[in-house]
Amino acid sequence: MHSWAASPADRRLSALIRHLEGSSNSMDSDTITASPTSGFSGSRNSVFEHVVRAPEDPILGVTVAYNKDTSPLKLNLGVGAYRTEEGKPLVLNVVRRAEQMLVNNSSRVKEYLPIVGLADFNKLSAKLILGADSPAIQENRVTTVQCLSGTGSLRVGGEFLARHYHQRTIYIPQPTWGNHPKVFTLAGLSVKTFRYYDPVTRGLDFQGLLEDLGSAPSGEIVLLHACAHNPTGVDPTPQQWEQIRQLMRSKALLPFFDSAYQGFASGNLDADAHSVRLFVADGGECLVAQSYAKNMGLYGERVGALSIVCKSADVASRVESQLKLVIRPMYSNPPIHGASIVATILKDRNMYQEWTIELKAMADRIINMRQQLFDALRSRGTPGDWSHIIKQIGMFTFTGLNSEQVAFMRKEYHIYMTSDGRISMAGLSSRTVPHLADAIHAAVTRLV
Ligand code: PLA
Repeated sequence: MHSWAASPADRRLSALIRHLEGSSNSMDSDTITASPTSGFSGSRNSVFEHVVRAPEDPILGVTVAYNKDTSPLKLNLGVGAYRTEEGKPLVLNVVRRAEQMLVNNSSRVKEYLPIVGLADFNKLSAKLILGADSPAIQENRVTTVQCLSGTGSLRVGGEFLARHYHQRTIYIPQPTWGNHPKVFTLAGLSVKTFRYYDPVTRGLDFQGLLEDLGSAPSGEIVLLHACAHNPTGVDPTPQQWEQIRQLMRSKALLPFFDSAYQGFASGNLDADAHSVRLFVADGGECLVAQSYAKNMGLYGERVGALSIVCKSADVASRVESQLKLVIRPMYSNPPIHGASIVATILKDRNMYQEWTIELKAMADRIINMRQQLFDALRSRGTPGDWSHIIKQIGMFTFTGLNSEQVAFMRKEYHIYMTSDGRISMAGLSSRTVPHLADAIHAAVTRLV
């Protein structure tokens, strides 16, 4: 056995792989040993013969299945990707304009960025999430590093905590974005859950949340969705956030915010940053992972940021020095294009203004789709209370449809969504609402 095979990271990886395989097929990976092929040319077997096919990703795999469907009726409500009323992906006008400016600027080069990314982008990203007047920024006690979108920011933050924080467990809401447990496990943390959603009320299980965080050991890390909780669309009220803050601070629980939808929930960037700012205003420490995938429509550019708010400028600069040691062996330094687009927009008053208008239009269209779907189900007399469709916040509706109903809708109506019954409202349009409402109506009346 190689020495690396016994490292803690490797053991965690093996445990995770066993866990993932266990949930999708019955093969016991312990019985699969590497086939002892000789490796010389002429051998009939691949040296990878023993490799077991992995299941598709529960979210991105929906798109894979959708792409294979040849029906003209097909509708992808799986991944959270914004579509126009015409069902097309959208590149914001302000993004096009910024890209044009970047292309026209012949003094721009393609040198490596520093390990922490583009300085302007980092400063502006911290300002966007913490607020222009944030004392933490003025006191220089925030370190911000450019990362590979929201996922990369979570991963870098998780790995930093696994190396340097005195606790190794992160509490994530039940349910949460399906990638969270994998990201944090592979970063080197143990993952536990806290109660979040009550399927009966289709609302927040606030009592359960307070009990679970209340009984977590002091100092543990807690992952919080800054707004527009994925997949439930259920957020705490401002008063509930304040109670959560008091509880967490009283127990020295460390908040790690995932902000993947700033501006997408309410259409207002400041309102959607409320929870984060509440925790920063008390002078305490926290981490924030930001993504520009949704709010600037920069999905494939992979642009995001990790900010760590510290107690002092001195601590922040030492933390940053260690973040560089996490990043350098992982991907060396981040890509330049997406961050340059974001920095161009955030630093120009007019472009920033234009962005907020386009962002609001996207958020409003999603809210409008909620109303249309709700009305369509009501007019069909579909059994059940569907008011959660208009109450939930953000990109997704957590419909309450079960996995059989989801499978039925895929088979009979060519409508694709994740098996937990989550639908991306951003993938819907006035043209496709009736088709979805028909499908939901048929699913709930035929399969209870
Ligand atoms: N955090 C949450 C809560 C998310 O929902 C997502 C994306 C991310 C982080 C990561 O986004 P990024 O790395 O692209 O910035 N969730 C999507 C896509 C939209 C996905 O699963 O990757 C989703 O459909 O849930």
